[in-house]
Amino acid sequence: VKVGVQSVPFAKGQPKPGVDHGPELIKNTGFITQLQEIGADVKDYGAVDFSRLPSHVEDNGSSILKHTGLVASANKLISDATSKILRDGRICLNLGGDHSIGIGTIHGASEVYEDLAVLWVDAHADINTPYSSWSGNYHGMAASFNIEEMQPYLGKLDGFSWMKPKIKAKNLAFIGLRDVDDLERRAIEMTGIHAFSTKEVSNLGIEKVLEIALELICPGGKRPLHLSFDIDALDDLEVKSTGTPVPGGLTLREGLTVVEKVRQMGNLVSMDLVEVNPWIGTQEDVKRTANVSKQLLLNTFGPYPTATMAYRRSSC
Ligand code: DIR
Ligand code: MN
Ligand code: MN
Ligand code: MN
Repeated sequence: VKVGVQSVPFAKGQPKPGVDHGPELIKNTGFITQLQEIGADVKDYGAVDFSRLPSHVEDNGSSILKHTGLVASANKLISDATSKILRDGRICLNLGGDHSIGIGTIHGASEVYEDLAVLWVDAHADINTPYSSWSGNYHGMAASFNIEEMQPYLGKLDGFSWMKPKIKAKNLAFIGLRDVDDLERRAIEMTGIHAFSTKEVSNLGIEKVLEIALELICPGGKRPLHLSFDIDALDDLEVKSTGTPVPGGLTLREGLTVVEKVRQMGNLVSMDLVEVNPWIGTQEDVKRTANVSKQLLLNTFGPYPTATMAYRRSSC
């Protein structure tokens, strides 16, 4: 595989500081070198250049929406940077940052790859709109922006006029949901997005859920795939260093199965790993969260079948 890694140190899609240091923490695990050692062609593109963005923009006082202008202009830069890596013929790996960066990464990928399918792995559906959001945080709205069927509900927002939404609702699936707002539920029902909560995961098993979800959004593995992985999809016992942990989530093994299935399908073109926040939790928590992130990435771009190797060792 050929991979292009970019850091996307953006934190203004939610209120907690530190998530812009996620890329650093993940890169310091050494996952790039480890992938290179097993023969993967991984190029580090550094960080998306936010230096020309103002560090602070006063929000319109009459709105609860937080940092609309910054989120919009950051995502234009993210979209362009993502397209560039894809045009170099590499899978684009985006290290966040909060999930609002998904607005730009998915946009950039859909500019290069027509008919893009999106697998959104998250405890949250992130499908609020500027009207339905009670928090005003854009990381809770990120999925809406690129979905064609959601456009009538987004309204006209300053700064987002560069966007050309191209994702069809039927080509998007959620896995891992367990904290969804009422209006988000309605958006999912209305648009026909496929949604698999943790309940489906425990009823059917993660393998079956993936099989169904992937066949729905990219039948026969023929469509290019974007994987947007919010680390809070995993259980709060696995991952404590994240802004909005939710109990009852995926185990690490289930998370690894997600990325292994995606790797086996062979149509991954871009991926986000978001919401890793090294400023949350104890040193131990941060270490554990970093290691979990590393395991996920090694198994996405491996083959790095850690579990299989352990099994082989014990059987010989
Ligand atoms: C909530 C929480 N649905 C919101 N969303 C989170 O703010 O819209 N997304 N935490 O990651
Ligand atoms: Mn999210
Ligand atoms: Mn989440
Ligand atoms: Mn989040």
